[in-house]
Amino acid sequence: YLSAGKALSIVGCPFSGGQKRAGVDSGPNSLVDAGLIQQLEDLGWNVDFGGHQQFEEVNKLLRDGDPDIGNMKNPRTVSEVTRQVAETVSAYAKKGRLPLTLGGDHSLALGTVSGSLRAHPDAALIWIDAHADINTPATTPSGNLHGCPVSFLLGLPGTDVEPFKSWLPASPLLKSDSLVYIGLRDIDSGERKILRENGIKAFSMHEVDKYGIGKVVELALEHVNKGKEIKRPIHLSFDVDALDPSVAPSTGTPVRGGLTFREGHYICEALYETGCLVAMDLMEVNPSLMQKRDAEQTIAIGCSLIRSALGETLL
Ligand code: 6HN
Ligand code: MN
Ligand code: MN
Ligand code: MN
Repeated sequence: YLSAGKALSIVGCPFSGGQKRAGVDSGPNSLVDAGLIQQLEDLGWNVDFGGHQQFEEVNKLLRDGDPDIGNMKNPRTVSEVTRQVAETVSAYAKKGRLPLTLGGDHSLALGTVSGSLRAHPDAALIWIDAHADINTPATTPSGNLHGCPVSFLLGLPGTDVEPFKSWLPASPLLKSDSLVYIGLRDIDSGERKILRENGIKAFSMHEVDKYGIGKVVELALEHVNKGKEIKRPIHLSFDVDALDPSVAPSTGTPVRGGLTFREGHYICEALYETGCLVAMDLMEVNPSLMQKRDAEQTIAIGCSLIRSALGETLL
């Protein structure tokens, strides 16, 4: 899938408008400052990084005020940022480069996954998270759009609303059987209903405990490949809050009982091993939360998850 061999482009997205806690917009810069680019070059990747996305017009919109639409908070801002991110990601993917998006909050994945699917229409989505992020504008209990990107990607009822409607495709690019979750443990009641009614495959922490992470990843890959040879392109969207808060403390919506350090890295290694990874997101690192040491630990783990997905650990 990656014509240029090991070539990747970093899409740094200093954006926090999909949720309420300040600081997640400094995630991308912290990851880059920690030496991520050199680390990836040391793994043999040709890394392209021309600075973080600017979102100037958009941040102006946010300062001027972006009134709620229904339950949705900052709807115009999130819509415009994700629209731009989709353009950027699809352009890199079409050139055969792997877009590595650094968040920023997880609403950004509406853009990254849209961008991947334009370039790789048959791509499957593997979503690693404590949360399902599948609320609709009608079900969201918080109004925070970082809890909603998956419903928009699937075009679920209630997502056909402005401002998103003006740029999202009329027929959704993602099908519900092309998505699989790992790590879930905090699902809203509306989300539970959506997951059930759409038959969406989800491996919660209960399944991780029951089967072990090795089996869970195997079953996840089998599911999106319909039991056949593992060959569909994969977009990996990794929310750092999938990890246990003792492992990755500096994140906006931590939930106890998460993935261990090794379980998180195992997922990344196993996806690298498929040779099918076409895009990765690393989201929700918020260095302003908890102590300095916690932030450093979370940033370091963000970098090491990325390295694992890009080939560090396998011999
Ligand atoms: N994330 N389900 C909650 C909500 O507000 O919709 C939490 C969402 C968290 C989103 O962590 O990316
Ligand atoms: Mn989450
Ligand atoms: Mn299925
Ligand atoms: Mn998330």
